[in-house]
Amino acid sequence: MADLILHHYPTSPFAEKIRLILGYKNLSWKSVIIPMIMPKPDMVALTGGYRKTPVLQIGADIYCDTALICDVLEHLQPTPSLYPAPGKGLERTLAHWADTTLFWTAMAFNLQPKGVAQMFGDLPPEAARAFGEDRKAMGAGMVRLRPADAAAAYRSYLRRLSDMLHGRPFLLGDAPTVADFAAYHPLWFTRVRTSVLADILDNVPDVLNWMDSMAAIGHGSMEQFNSTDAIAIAAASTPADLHDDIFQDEHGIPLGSRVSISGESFGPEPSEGELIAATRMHYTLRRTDPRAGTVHVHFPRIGYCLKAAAQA
Ligand SMILES: N[C@@H](CCC(=O)N[C@@H](CS)C(=O)NCC(=O)O)C(=O)O
Repeated sequence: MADLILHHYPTSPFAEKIRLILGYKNLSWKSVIIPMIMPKPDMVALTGGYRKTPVLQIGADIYCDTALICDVLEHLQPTPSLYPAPGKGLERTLAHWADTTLFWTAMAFNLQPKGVAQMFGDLPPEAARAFGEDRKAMGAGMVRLRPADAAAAYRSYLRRLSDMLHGRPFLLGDAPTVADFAAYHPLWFTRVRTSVLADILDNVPDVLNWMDSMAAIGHGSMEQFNSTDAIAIAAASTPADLHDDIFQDEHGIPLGSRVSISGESFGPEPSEGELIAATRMHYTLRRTDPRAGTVHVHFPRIGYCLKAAAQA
């Protein structure tokens, strides 16, 4: 198997979701640390524009978004499964709720002034300002909950998770599923990154015990790597054959068209290229970069907007 290269940074909650899944599947991987805010020239050399964290690289194949990365890791290492039967639909749907509603509620709570002060306490004030401006631009048009509203909703969501853990070790049964990894990472941020606010978890001891079990999974076997070598690997590799040639046309955009793909809400930065696959769940773009050569950049359909490049 070609090396798994994860482009991420230590404090990213979505990256923590994938690091734990790499651990759960007992995989070895290479770690490339990327900047927390733009510019990210090395990462964009691979993705063509997409800048969210994390991104998984396998040779000249670049996988954007953790929902897609989960599918790729499941394909490469089917056991233990992230989607055990029965209940795949429930697992994915709960994971999607956690990656969206729970995540944004938890982050609105975590990023209240007290949390931000802890995150940037040792750094010059410009660091917090630059982070705030970067994230504001990424979330243009999104409704941000105020801390008090977020706190109330977060408490309710934590009670619901606690209720699900009554009499069972993981959210949907005896083993973790994709839903556990998705629900864990925003809470991990509260507990680890903004620990001044972590007393919100004290009312839900079952959730804390479950978090301990999730943390104990670990991150698998990780080796430090760097972005220059990762780009060189992409340039020296040929993208994998597309194994799923189903073309599901929802947009009237034929394969071979120049298109752009961008996040539907957070992170609007588009990636452009030639549309070479549009399966039931994924898109693939082919693009050629001066440094990374010809790469295939893959996106999930859910959460992303496809447009003909001329309309973009
Ligand atoms: N739906 C995306 C969300 C990823 C996401 O929002 N990641 C955050 C960090 S946890 C991010 O990209 N923040 C801005 C950045 O890192 O540049 C996924 O599942 O990968």
